[in-house]
Amino acid sequence: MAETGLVHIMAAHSPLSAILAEEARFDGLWASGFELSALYGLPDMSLISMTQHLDMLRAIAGRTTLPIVADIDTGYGNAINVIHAVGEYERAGASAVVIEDKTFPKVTSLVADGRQELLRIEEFQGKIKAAVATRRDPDFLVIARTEALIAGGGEAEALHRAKVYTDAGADLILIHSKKKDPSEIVSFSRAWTGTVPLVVVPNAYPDLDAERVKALGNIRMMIYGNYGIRAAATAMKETFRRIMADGGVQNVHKDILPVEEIFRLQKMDEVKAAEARFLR
Ligand code: SPV
Ligand code: MG
Repeated sequence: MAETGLVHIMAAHSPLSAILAEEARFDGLWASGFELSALYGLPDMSLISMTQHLDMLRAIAGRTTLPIVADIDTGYGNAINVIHAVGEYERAGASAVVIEDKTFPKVTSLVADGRQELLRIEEFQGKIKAAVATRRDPDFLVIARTEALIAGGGEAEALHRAKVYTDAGADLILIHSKKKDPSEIVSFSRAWTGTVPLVVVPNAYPDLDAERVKALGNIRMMIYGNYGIRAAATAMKETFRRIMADGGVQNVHKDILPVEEIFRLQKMDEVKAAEARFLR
């Protein structure tokens, strides 16, 4: 962020998706709760355990060099759970955590008529303080995410919460909105006089591109929060449909990556070199 001003963070639900994001030159990865839940065929409602999420994050960290922003939802409980989670995520290789100010179990943010319950401000303040006190590396970022707009609390509530979370030590504020246009985000960004920069997740409002974000001046991170799983599902859906419609793979095989490309992503060349060297 210090070097480029605005960083582009792509959601990853697997090591393979992370490798593809790295090749596409994203600055970092988002260990998305939504994407991992969808990968398991589950809604994003605190059903995936911390162990499942951590296991995938470790697998991702083992296959890429990009920094990972971990989506730890509500922090798996209260401030005590946050202490445990931050220790685990930092050890697992995350460079940042995002903690959101909803009650556990949370309801996914973008669903229509979702039950969105905000946590008491004092309680969330304690969770942010606990995260900051727990991190070992001072460069490990604690990002406080307010769901005040998602919950219908309005801009004043969102600004107030963001200020309190900054005072508690948050390094950045993630402001989320499920409005189909970026007006809430633009308005919040203009009204924000806090000392820390902002993070946005343009899932619901795709029109807010990097150029417009840069013009706002105080947003330093864009997270592309569900694009990996949606792109993968789009490709699989269409390919599977065609195979059944065609009665075989005779047509579709030309339109998907050849297996040699998967070998490349798997680094088969390294295995070949190791075979030549060590298998006697
Ligand atoms: C995620 O990707 O898990 C997010 C972003 O938290 S959203 O699903 O839009 O809330
Ligand atoms: Mg999430």
